[in-house]
Amino acid sequence: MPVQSGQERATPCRALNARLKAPHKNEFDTCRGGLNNRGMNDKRTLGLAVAQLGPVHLADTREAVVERLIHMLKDAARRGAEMVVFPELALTTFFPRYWMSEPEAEERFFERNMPNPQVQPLFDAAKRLGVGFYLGYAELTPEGRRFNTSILVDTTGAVVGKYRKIHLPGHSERKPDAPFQHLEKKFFEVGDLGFRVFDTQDVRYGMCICNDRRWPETYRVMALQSAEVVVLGYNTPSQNIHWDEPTHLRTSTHLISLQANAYQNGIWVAAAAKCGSEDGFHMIGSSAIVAPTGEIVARTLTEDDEVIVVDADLRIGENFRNHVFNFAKHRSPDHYRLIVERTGAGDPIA
Ligand code: CDT
Repeated sequence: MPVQSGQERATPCRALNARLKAPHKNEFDTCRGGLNNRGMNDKRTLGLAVAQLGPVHLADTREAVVERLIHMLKDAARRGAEMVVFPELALTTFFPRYWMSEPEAEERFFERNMPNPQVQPLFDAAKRLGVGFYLGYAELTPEGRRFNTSILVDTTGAVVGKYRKIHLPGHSERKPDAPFQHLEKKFFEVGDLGFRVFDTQDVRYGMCICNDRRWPETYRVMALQSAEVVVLGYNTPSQNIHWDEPTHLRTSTHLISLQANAYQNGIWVAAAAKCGSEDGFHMIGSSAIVAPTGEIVARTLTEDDEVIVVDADLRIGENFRNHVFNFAKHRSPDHYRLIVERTGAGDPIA
């Protein structure tokens, strides 16, 4: 069922649910494959692609951007992709860097419907090619609420999942001395849909957006719902306006976040940048696909439009989820209570 609002969602696939809950260790799986000669489960592969976008300038039209996205979608499909991950706020420049009024931002950078006529060709192409995709955009709801949103679209071009960004970085007031602004707290509300998971293509996906990828809670909440693949887009300025952070750390903290959380949850993580210099404001690239081993399996080399594709074996995660990170067996939620009871750091517990 297509997701039109926060209240609706795809019906969970019962078969997938059962398979994700079942222990896989040394079991013969009658669904797909069985034990190979190393006593491990056979592969269950997903053609997983990240389509990194180079700069989108203020003067670029939605139509021109959508054309670039379709070009990459075709390239990814030709190379075996079944799911293609596009960036956060993919249809426009990263506008929270500019001071402007909310009505002006709404007029220039927000989408009132998804799909809308300018973006429809991307949905049509996905359906024609039989590929799903993740897309980030600025959402203006019929009630006038603004969110930094992503959607998951299936191989028929239907929206099967929606996520609204929860960890909004930056500030809401004007910073006159900063080289640029980071006004996500001015232009967006904190997302109200939670970290949900969505079943499509016989895979359980979780979604998040940019700054969310730095928070372990993001992934753990989705892994506790048996997510297998977390997809996300980002726009990360290479300069930190809050403190003098060495530029190389912007890339290394990005990658560390993806790698640590992929491993600790036994999941695949696919992250797509919008990057390069947008009207003189530079953002990091290094889009990556990370395996549940924590290893980077593919990474972009440029800061321009670039597609990376991986045959993601979803079974790799099972070994971690059944052993070192067997949540049911080893987690101790009683000892984690502060995580939900406290927001900021405080005094020692008694
Ligand atoms: N878009 C986004 O969330 N960017 C942030 C920048 C943090 S600095 C205010 C990120 O985490 O990459």
